[in-house]
Amino acid sequence: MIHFVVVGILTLLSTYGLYMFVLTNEILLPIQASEQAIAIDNLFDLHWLLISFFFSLIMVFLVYSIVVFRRRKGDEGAGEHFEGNTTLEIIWTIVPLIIVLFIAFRGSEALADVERRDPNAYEVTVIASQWNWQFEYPDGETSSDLVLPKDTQILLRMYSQDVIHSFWVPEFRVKQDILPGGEEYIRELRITPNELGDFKIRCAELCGQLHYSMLADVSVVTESKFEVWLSEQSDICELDDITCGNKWVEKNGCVACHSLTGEVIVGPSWLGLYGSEVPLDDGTTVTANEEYIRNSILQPASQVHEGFNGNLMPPSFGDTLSAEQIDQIIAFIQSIK
Ligand code: HEC
Ligand SMILES: [Cu+2]
Repeated sequence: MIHFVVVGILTLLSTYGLYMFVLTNEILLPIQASEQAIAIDNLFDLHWLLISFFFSLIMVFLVYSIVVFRRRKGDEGAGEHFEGNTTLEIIWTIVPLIIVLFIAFRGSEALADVERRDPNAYEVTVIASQWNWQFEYPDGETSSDLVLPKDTQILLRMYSQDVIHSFWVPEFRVKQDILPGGEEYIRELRITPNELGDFKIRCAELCGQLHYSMLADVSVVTESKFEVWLSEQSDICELDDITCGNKWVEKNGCVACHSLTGEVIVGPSWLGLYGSEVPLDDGTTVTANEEYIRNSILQPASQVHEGFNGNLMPPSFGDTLSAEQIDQIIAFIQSIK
């Protein structure tokens, strides 16, 4: 009996130590930056407690038995023979059953919390593509960074242009796969950011060569800053051609594949491209003038830079970019010397 008392006390002490100082949300999770995270972190907390207890229970029994009931010098006898223990079997069937049912109950409560709809939620469309994020706001503003007002429920409506991607901001906790297939396959995710700050969106579904770099910035800002930012994002650009061109290449994710520094990412670098002689994969060369660049954007597979894969550049920019935007992009590329 005294053994059980000692083991019981040691188990409680070990549980307390683990739960208070090792397995805590503060140590193991990034900061909590959304209202949806609260329900999820409470579940984590329950799990840390259970893990601390069961880990302690098993380890304390194990170590205690090894130490206290070890074979002493000169003890050559056989161990005692057991034929099972029905009471123990019943206990360790019923107790886990209750725990699992309890977790299922708490889990469905948390799910309901996380999916709670606010009829006034602010809608943002998320378009994922290899290896780029694009965000569209209600009045048609588009951006490659996600900027959100604090304390407003955001309804993300998400689709993919190619393969399956997954939207994940660890600080918001919630995560959602994004599917190709158009309107019918739009996935929704609700987030109510409640901390100001800058975080990263990462794609959490292996989606090809540059999956690891499919990141985008997300900033949670005050309502008034948000309004100012939004007004700057419209598709109207009244600056000079080069600056606007720069804006379009950032926005359309060209820079995920084209560097401005000479480094080769997936496509050729734009450094010194304009006016250079480009070797094509059919053995000819062409001067990189306006016409060549425009053709490379509209029909990337028709003149393929030698050594590169002509199918990797998305063929759809002709649909999404206006003629004026393409002219501005050409002016921008021209300026990278
Ligand atoms: C997913 C990667 C990818 C993205 C995104 C991408 N490109 Fe490309 N691009 C390529 C590849 C690969 C080539 C080389 C094959 C070819 O010539 O078609 C290329 C070639 C080009 C060329 C010809 C360059 C040369 O040296 O011959 C131009 C100009 C160009 N892209 C412009 C753009 C613009 C503008 C955008 C954004 C609106 C863009 N690309 C987005 C991959 C990409
Ligand atoms: Cu992805």
